[in-house]
Amino acid sequence: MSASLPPPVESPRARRIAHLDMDAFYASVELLRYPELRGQPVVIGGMSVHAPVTQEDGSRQYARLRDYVGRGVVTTSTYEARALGVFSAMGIMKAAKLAPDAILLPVDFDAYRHYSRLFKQAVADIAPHIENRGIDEIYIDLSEHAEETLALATRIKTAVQQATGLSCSIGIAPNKLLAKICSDLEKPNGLTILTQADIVTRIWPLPARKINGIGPRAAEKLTALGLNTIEELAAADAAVLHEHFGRSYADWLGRVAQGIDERPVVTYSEPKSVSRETTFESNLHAKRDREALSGIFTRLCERVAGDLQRKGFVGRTVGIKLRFTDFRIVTRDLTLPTYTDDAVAIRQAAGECLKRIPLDQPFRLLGVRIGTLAKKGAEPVGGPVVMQGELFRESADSK
Ligand code: TTP
Ligand code: MG
Ligand code: MG
Repeated sequence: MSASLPPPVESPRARRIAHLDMDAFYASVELLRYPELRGQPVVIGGMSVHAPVTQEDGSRQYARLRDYVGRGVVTTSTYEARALGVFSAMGIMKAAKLAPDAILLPVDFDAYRHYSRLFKQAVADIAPHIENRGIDEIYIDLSEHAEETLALATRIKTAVQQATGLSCSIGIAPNKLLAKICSDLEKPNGLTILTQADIVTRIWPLPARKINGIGPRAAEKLTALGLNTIEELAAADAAVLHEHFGRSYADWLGRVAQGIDERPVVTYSEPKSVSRETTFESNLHAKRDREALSGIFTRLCERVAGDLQRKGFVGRTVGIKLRFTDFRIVTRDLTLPTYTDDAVAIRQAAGECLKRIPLDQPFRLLGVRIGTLAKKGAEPVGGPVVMQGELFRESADSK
């Protein structure tokens, strides 16, 4: 089957959109501190017990997949491990069958967040029209830049490398949909520039699931209909798509198969945290005013959750602040295993924080805060498997 419609010209004024994605991001950050592992199959996904042990002679002893017992999943892997069939989301014990000698390292989100900020800042110094899409990827609107595409993209890649020591892959195309597909075409360390005229040769032969928004279930349904490639999708009978996917998704499928996507690059300045606090009319005492305090506390958490939901964010670090009558301020925080915008989860975590403050004196102010924010739906996924009874990983008290 071959599609007959030529790809249309998208808009009167062609845009130039880049999608930048870091290569094997978590693994590459780990290799910065363990450079002797370069070139080896390495899997990220262990717990702290899998951290390397430094020997007396200064060398390090690493955990190997073959010794792993547990239900954890691979968060990411180096390209050397991928060559052995080990990919994100695979069970580590399954991965151990494919690559028993591969090295296992624990996840360290703080380090990845640090490098995430560094690479985004390096790009922003050159091209500030950025949309954050998660810990290791961004869209950049380059339409307003005069510089020629290849030179500009090369300059961005070099800046990221210099700021972080890490490589990335960039795809540049007339829209976000194509740029996202494109950044993956020549990974790692790729630089792919695609014009409207390249859609037929470079995009249409790809499997339909390469389109961001065609998930595994939709891809399976398309396969069952005999629609495997994007070209086949472009040539598909619109009525058949309507019947199987509903009108709006079917219309979207038709458009994306043609490489059409008008979504703008949305720049927003990310809030670092969301917080609410309350000063009491009279001093409250934890024991005497237990019930009133509990109600106030719950309402604060509900308002924080409401703020998050309205802004479309989720957060992981929940903190509380108390000001005692002598104006002493005490804070406690802890980091949840997963991102949340749920009032009950925030209330529970804030309650744990409160337990860690000696409450023998009356206080005047109570505040609840949530930090480590991510755009809902673009939060880093995976992460360590959290065992029951290990609900909270405590983080250092904040100031
Ligand atoms: P990706 O960009 O999907 O993958 P990657 O950067 O490891 O490799 P690639 O070169 O193919 O881009 O994801 C970025 C990080 O997000 C990744 O390093 C680890 C984390 N992640 C998870 O925690 N769970 C997952 O299922 C995936 C896919 C990624
Ligand atoms: Mg990546
Ligand atoms: Mg990514």
